[in-house]
Amino acid sequence: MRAALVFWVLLAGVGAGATLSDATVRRQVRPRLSVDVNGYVYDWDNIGRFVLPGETLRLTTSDNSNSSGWVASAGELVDLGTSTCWVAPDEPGLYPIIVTSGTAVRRINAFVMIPYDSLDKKGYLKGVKIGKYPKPIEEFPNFTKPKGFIVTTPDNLDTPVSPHYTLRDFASRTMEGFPKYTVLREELLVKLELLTDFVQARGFKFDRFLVFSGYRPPALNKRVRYGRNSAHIFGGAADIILDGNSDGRLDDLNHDGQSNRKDAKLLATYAEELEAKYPELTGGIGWYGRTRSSGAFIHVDVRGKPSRWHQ
Ligand SMILES: [Ca+2]
Ligand SMILES: [Ca+2]
Repeated sequence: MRAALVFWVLLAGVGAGATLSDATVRRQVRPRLSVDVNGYVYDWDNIGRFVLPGETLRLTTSDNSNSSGWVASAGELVDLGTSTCWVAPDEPGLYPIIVTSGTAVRRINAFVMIPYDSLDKKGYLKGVKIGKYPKPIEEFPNFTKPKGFIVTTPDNLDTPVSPHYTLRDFASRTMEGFPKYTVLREELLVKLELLTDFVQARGFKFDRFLVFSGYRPPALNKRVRYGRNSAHIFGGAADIILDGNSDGRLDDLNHDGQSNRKDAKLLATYAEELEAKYPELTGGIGWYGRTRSSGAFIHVDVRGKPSRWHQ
């Protein structure tokens, strides 16, 4: 709740005519506190993590004064002195873990998933058709079968999984009814957040990318143009546009009066520059011009091997 309040205070400041960019204001006003989860260090207010029943998250913070306190809605918190371990409960669901240090608040939105093994041989998970996962694919060195599936309900769809993105951004739009089941990789969130900052730092005005396709279950992915094997089935890909003017189309990034493949290509160039800086996030980058069914957009993923294409 305190995190939400801090956020609203910042928005009010920007709305009142602050000249600094939103990102700069956040950096300056937000109290600094980074959180280390299993060796990944986050400087995020909201951190999405996807775990199996009984899995352990090892947690530390950058607060060396030992005044930080962890609170979890369920599961078990074990104080180990220099770190804290959280043991996930057995029941799938969303379990926030909150740490405070002085005025800083960080929230880990831990989703306990349904293990992959619950997917039956016909590709059904609790009566919902997901489809079958392929054997490991050489093209996707980072992707094996998913660890598990996030139970996605109307109640948790808007849960932040990173500072700018929510579970809704990645849940399948074509899977009908609830619960839906979602596969999402933490590395994709890291890449999207870094790309958001990277492109904002180049002067483009937007709050977040519009993610119009994230996870696609294999059964549904067959229907789209890239067939069975795609980084989307592993929860490691997003099709995105930069839509700062909120008209539902990629903005005219090169200022030539049109929204088309040239703008997508420019955005893809930024994604490539980011990969050069963070080779551990290497993956596919595709850019697409307008078609009858969709506007221009780019695809980014974290498959672990560079791949480039355009249409
Ligand atoms: Ca636009
Ligand atoms: Ca343009």
